[in-house]
Amino acid sequence: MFGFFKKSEEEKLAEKGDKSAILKLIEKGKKDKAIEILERFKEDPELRPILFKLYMEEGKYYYAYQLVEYYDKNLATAKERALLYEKVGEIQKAVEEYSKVGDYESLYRAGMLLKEAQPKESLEFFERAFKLANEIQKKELEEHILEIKKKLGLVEVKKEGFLERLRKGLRKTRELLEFGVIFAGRKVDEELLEELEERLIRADIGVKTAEQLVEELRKEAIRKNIKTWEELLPVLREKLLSYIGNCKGELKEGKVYLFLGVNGSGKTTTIGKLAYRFKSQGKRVLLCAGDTFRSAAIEQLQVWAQRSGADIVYKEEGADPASVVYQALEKAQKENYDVVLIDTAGRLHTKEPLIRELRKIKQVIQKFYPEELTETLLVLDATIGQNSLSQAKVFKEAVDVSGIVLTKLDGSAKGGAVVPICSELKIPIKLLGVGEGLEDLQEFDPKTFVEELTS
Ligand SMILES: Nc1nc2c(ncn2[C@@H]2O[C@H](COP(=O)(O)OP(=O)(O)OP(=O)(O)O)[C@@H](O)[C@H]2O)c(=O)[nH]1
Ligand SMILES: [Mg+2]
Repeated sequence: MFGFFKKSEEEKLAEKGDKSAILKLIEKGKKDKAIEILERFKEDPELRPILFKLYMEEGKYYYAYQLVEYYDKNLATAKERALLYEKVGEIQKAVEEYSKVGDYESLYRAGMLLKEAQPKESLEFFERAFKLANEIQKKELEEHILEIKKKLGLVEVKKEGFLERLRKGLRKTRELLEFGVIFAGRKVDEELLEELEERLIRADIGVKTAEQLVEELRKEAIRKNIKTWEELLPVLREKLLSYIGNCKGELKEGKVYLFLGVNGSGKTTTIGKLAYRFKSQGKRVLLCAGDTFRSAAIEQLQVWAQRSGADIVYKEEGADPASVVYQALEKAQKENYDVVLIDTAGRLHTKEPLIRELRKIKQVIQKFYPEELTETLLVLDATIGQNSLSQAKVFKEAVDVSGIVLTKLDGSAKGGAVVPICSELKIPIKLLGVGEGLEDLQEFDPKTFVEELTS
């Protein structure tokens, strides 16, 4: 009871504009009440700063802004003023204030505010900020600066060639093999051969294959009297090529491409890239969201449709995938699409339903195009290396797979897995995924692949 009276006494005092009573209210967390009272004492230069501070703390920037604009500029520091201008959308004023403050953070903010609408001015701010930035900040700034320079045409946007992209994609595996560094200049002896074998195994070429390969090299070295690594390397390349040379596969040109693979292997991304490639060739491309298992999967395909400029057929989550395929093919026939790319769900843990689902889809396709299912592509994730072999076997059992797409080579040091995938599955490798961009899709050329891997 007593406490209750005491409280309201305090509030009464606060209501009258008593500064220390108001501060006590705030201390007790009754900020809304304090604001209500202080609003009535805005004219009081002693109380006004308290109100300002409260507004800032509570994120009520518009009210704080009004205090600064209509009562007293000096309520806020220059940095706070800049923030307020930014929050109420007075971008030019915000930029002016940030510029005056001139510390890293302020210059960065100014650069960000101008980035879209006034790239030139934005660049100036980023360059000023760069001088004050630490190493981490510099990295971030460099990205913004490059982006703007590209936009302004100040740097040439170099289109990466086929080989450069493959090189980049295989970087991790190449670094693991380290042929250039570790082996250069060394003589061929047991130690080198063992090290080579170990590295090949780590690059996921497979224990059996690595042993066999090194054994062949050992014999060859004796037979041809090979003494140095530099002499041995071409032999190694030749051997590697003999393992994967017959897996060269070119993507067939045609109408319907069906994509299979477990969750996350890269089906949807590959479809997006391929759609982009076909669009660039002037084809009319239709995507089919045959993965109806998750709504996110449908949305993801929609995004790729947008990015690549392709059209899409989809139904709601949980719809029968074969019926979506039916609808897509009907549309493709009626409206004369050149290419249809069909996404599917890859739930391997439900093996039987998966097999049934895929077979049903194939039947639908055959109804429309009895002669021509252009490609059934199995998408495998290179980062799991040889594990993809067992996955592949399940899909192979379900339907005829005409080609393999090996994705995420760029994120993996397991590029060596190409060898067992090729030699055990005996399915041509048709495409390689070497990144997440629209153009990060390549043909598989065994010779170039071996050269890039071992250079
Ligand atoms: N670095 C890299 N990432 C890739 C590549 N291909 C796909 N990814 C990424 O791998 C992840 C999975 O790719 P998705 O295309 O969604 O795989 P999905 O097979 O459709 O997966 P579900 O729809 O879950 O069955 C995404 O984060 C992609 O960005 C590639 O070539 N390189
Ligand atoms: Mg997907």
